[in-house]
Amino acid sequence: MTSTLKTMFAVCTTTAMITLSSVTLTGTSIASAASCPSGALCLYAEPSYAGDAVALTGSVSTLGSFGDRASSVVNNTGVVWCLFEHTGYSGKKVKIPANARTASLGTANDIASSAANQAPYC
Ligand SMILES: [Ca+2]
Repeated sequence: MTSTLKTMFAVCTTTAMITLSSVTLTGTSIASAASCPSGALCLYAEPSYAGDAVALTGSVSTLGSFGDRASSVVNNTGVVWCLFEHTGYSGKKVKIPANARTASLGTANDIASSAANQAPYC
């Protein structure tokens, strides 16, 4: 079960690999919205795709140390993603349409703690 839950994602300010309970962070650089990898959902700590960032390629039940930090987002995937206020895909939900981006999460600023791209959560 642990291996199936393990999802690769990247953090721009970290060069060493950091392993959380169900998430692996790697050292891929993400400098701007344009550099969000194809096939990834990128979360940025500041509006307008600035600051620390993570790139998700699958659902994560916790954003770990990036929780409550996302202020802008790029969806470079062909599916809808949902951001959740709490870990475990619960609380307030914000939908990010396929191949869309938002420079400011507005009322959802700094609240995202988990993310999903599949049923039954999103
Ligand atoms: Ca933020």
